[in-house]
Amino acid sequence: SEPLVLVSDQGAVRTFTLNRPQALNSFTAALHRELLAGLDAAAADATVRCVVLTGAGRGFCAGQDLNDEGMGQDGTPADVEGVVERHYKPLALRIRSMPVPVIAMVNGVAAGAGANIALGCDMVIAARSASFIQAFSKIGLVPDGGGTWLLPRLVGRARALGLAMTGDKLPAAEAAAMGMIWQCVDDAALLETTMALAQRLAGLSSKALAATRQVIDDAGGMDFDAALSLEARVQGAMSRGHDFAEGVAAFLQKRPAIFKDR
Ligand code: T3D
Repeated sequence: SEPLVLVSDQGAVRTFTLNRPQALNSFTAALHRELLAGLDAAAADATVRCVVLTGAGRGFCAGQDLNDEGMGQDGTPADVEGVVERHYKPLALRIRSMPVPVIAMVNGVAAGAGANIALGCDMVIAARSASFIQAFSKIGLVPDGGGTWLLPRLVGRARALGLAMTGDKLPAAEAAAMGMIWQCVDDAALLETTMALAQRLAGLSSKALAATRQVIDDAGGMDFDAALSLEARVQGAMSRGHDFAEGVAAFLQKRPAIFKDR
């Protein structure tokens, strides 16, 4: 049978394509397992220096498959808490702890946890025809997949609550305008724009990029003084690696740097 996640490499960029287009790539337990295993393998593979997450067909991901196990539709009691703990939490944490940058290439609608998994990636590029929907309120739930933490940080409390309470469809261009995502591009340019960015990031110091994500997230929960100390500590660690010496040498010699720390 068709894999639920397609995996392909272009140089040091590994692309994961959610592959349940008939259900807008909504998450089943089996899809979660395949995706998590794939991300684990990418994290352990030193040849991978950037990850791209996208969807097959016209959608990016419609969130939880509301027909799958744990949803209570098959006569068994719903275990929504278990599904979130067992699947969405590990996935969101896995993305957040990848040793390389993760780009969401949002090709179409991203709804519910599908929207928030995209927003938890390091950079989000969406096609103009794509949209983001905090669908939870429509089925009597609260945002998950990291949305409660991410949304107010990305767009502020007022917009986070507005989006989460209404569940209104937010077009990609508006998401970009309010700073929720990195970029909205014409549909025809989505793949090329994303791959060019991915190759650029793959050529930088993976270690420094992963540490950049970490310090930016960690500093958000600290006072200014503590954040400055964190910067000093992590800067120290970075400066002892190969890539800092290479980066400075390459700059002074006016040549491209060849980074390898990961
Ligand atoms: O365990 C837990 O529940 C906790 C975790 C929660 C996390 C969550 O993500 S909760 C939110 C779950 N997602 C949703 O509520 C979104 C449901 N989907 C939609 O509202 C719409 O499909 C969209 C707005 C995303 C897209 O609308 P549209 O008109 O472009 O497409 P469509 O016709 O609604 O969907 C196409 C097919 O995909 C359709 O199947 P069919 O009729 O062609 O056989 C539809 O049923 C299926 N589909 C879409 N979303 C889901 C789904 N099937 C199962 N689960 C879905 N979430």
